[in-house]
Amino acid sequence: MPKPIYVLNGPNLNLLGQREPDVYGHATLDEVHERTQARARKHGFEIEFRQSNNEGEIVDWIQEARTAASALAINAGAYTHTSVAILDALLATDIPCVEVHMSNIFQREEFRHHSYISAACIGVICGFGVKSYELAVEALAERLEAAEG
Ligand code: CA2
Repeated sequence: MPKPIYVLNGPNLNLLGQREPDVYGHATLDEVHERTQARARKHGFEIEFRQSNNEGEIVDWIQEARTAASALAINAGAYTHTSVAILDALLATDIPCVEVHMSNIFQREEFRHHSYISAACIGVICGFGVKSYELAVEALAERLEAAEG
């Protein structure tokens, strides 16, 4: 059994489906978890899915993922645009990481156009709603399969 793919979520994403449906859609974070898990299982991977409003806890989970995960997808929420600590944690991992956003951050306010964490990721997926997560997991699974040969 391969190690799981970690899917980490940052601040306020626990409110998904309850507020701002015009921006983030109607799905709850539990539904995002289910859809991501279903997509991963098609490739033989399990998902470890977590959300935190605390930057330090997210850093701890990224450090944990260095040895416990095959790969990592992260929607760091607003920390995307502020956190050198999350960038440094991601740079310290050797596993492939994909940055995820549900909204198209480039169609939104200027301050969302810059991401600190993209530099530590193999790619960025944004603008596809919940499907952004599924696409990220798909890309990671295919990368891992290719590495296995
Ligand atoms: O588009 C994304 O996925 C974001 O990462 C979401 C973050 C935002 O700060 C980023 O710029 C883009 C915000 C997450 C807050 O999620 C909420 C969900 C429902 C209601 C309120 C907030």
